[in-house]
Amino acid sequence: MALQAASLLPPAFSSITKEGKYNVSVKDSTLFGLSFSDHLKAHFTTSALTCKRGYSKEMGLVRAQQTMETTTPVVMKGTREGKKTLRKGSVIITGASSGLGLATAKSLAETGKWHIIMACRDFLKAERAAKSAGIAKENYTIMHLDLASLESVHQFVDNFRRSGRPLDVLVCNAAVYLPTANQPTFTAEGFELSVGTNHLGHFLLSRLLIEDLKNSDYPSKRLIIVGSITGNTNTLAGNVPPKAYKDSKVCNMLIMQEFHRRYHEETGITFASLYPGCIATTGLFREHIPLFRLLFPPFQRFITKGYVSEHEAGHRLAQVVSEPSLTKSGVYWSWNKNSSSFENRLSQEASDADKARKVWEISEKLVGLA
Ligand code: NDP
Ligand code: PMR
Repeated sequence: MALQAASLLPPAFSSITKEGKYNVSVKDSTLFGLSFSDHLKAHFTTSALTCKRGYSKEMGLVRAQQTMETTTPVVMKGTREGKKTLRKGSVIITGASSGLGLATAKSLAETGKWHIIMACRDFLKAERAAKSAGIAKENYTIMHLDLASLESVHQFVDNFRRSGRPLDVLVCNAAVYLPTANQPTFTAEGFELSVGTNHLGHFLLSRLLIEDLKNSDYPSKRLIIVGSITGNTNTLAGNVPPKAYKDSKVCNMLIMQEFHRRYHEETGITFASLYPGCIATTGLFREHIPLFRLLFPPFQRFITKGYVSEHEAGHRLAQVVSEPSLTKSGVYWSWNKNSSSFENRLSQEASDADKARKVWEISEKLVGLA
């Protein structure tokens, strides 16, 4: 069976054939903002992506002082004054070792109301980042996750479940951007790296962890996927090339809405995406030429006026994680000049329900869920 969906999808996927294994053919010259004429094929069997997973959910009782090992199944705990307070929320943030993810972890940790699971590919870097950001030890745990490997995603989910922690909010934040590459690079399973990491890795992670979110007894459970203005062609920024990263952001925003349609009513989980502003100083631009890295921040600060600091952007994402006023599901949040949040409109492509369903179905096949 061959699925030819190229005309309906962001050009991240070209064709998928299923004959015991998936043949992922990367062939469109505009596919990933890269030009390559030969078909690059990655073959993998579904069995290579599946392994037996034990699900351990040993939940402990609430302790007065939460530590890194504490598990907290009960939402409300009593205080001496007889008031009921909410237990610490438990949030996974992917790519929390720098930029927006780190700033969000810091912002949430400072409230004292959250335990942050920093899901990172480089453990030492994450540890150093958490320390230098001044995040108190009892407020975070680092767990290894390489989104460019589906096997690593499965292992992360296993490890997280073994930790016995509840999952109240999942933030899909990590991303790579490869603007200067003239050859494609690939994930462990052979997908183009930007789409594989930013979209497919997160898609599998979210699909697996939705079960854990469902089991949470926290009053507001949320799944947040970081989008961007640059994935929206109804904006000037959305009309600047290159493609692969932007395709992955379109997929992120489409998938958030598809999650909302499929799961919100049944589970009560809030699904949201956002554009936090242009955080022109983050590691996202590390692959860009030095001149770009020099000029991009002042360009955004003084010309487009779209610039925000990592601190401000982290505060914005932290609001989407925890603000009681931001519980509406299916929303793409943005902030105006006064830093007030508002429900933004996605471009036609990024809000196309038919396309979202197709991206969902194809992604399911690619990550071995269907
Ligand atoms: P950074 O590069 O600072 O952060 C990206 C994070 O993703 C890093 O922690 C990085 O890890 C991690 N990461 C990359 N690849 C993997 C992988 N394979 N597995 C696990 N983690 C990985 O960029 P930003 O903070 O700017 O980006 C964060 C999010 O914000 C992205 O989704 C981006 O699209 C979005 N965004 C950013 C904007 C901006 O202007 N910067 C604007 C709009 C949206 P490591 O530290 O190991 O490299
Ligand atoms: Mg863009 C008019 C407003 C605006 C905003 C808010 C952004 C955000 N950009 C704007 C305009 C422009 N940009 C204009 C007029 C240009 C010149 C043609 C321009 C160029 C440009 C480049 C080359 N912009 C870029 C790049 C990148 O490489 C960045 C990118 O697309 O990374 C994926 C980028 C961005 N501009 C933004 C934002 C937020 C980015 C970072 C994208 C992201 O993380 O999603």
